[in-house]
Amino acid sequence: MKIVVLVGGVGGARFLLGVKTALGLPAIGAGESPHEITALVNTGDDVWMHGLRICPDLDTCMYTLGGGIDTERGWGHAGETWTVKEELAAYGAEPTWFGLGDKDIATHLIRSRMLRAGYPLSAVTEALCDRWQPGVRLLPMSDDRVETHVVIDDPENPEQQKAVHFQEWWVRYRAGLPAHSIVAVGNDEAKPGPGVLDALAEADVVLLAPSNPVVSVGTTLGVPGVRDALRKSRAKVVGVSPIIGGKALRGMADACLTAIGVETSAEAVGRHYGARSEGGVLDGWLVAPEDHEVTVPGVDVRAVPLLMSDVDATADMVRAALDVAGVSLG
Ligand code: FO1
Repeated sequence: MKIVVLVGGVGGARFLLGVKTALGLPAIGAGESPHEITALVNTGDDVWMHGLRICPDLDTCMYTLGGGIDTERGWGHAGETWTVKEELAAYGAEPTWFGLGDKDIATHLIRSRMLRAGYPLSAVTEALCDRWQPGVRLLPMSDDRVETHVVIDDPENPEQQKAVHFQEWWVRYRAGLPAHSIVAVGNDEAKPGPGVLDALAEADVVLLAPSNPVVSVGTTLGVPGVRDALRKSRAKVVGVSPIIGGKALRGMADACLTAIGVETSAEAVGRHYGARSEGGVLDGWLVAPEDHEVTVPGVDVRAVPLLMSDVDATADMVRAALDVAGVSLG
């Protein structure tokens, strides 16, 4: 079976562990399987810092699935040290608020060198995955530069507004400053990365991970051609709500949803993605038991436990999604 999953960072990577497990693959590393898992990964969080290109969602998926992630933080390397970060701070080299780990820097050095040599991000990702063996094909949503920026009140000058890179909003300001708007700069001009449209055309099922519906799944859907490919796909599309009982589990989905005028609820997000029959992308929508009254016209809503407390719980979610999609693992 060919399964395609639209993912962001931490939540998406954890969801992919469950997809691998549900398909009989080892959660960590590569394994033999008749099934093919392709992750379309958001690159709107990507950022140049200290001359290095950092791709948080691609790296979080690669490290998590390859067994190198720091499971506490959910990003960066296990057993990380911060010597270079401290040295940069000693020079007063901004940004000092972004945690660049010594081991992580090796990834960014290789990526930056390859990008400067003219390799596209998809080729860089493939090269890095040769080492990490995530057991899932990680495809950047696009090889073109897309960067999510957030318009906030300027902390130094509150009557002014200013746009900051998503990483500054999320890491420096902890998403604590209200986002007036969120713009994925370059999204409209971006082309789907190599393999993205083919994966969607050949998929037997497509899942939307419980990642941020605005800055992760939303950005990927915003790449021209992706949404249409989903809607034309013969595969059923089933999404997993990132909101449980009106709360965002992690990260800043609520702050992002508010910024685009969508209520923080499983129902509102399901309707935001929309039914395929009404111009949206969904055939199925998984919500948590406490949200069992949710309705999304034209979408098959199913209430199942959605806490990714461990890999087996996540695998159960994936099995439920495949069931809604009407595909059996054979
Ligand atoms: N998140 C933080 O909260 N603080 C950090 O200092 C930080 C550094 C960092 C470095 C590399 C990387 O790949 C991710 C990093 N993240 C950090 C996480 C990142 O900001 C978020 O995981 C994603 O952008 C949101 O999905």
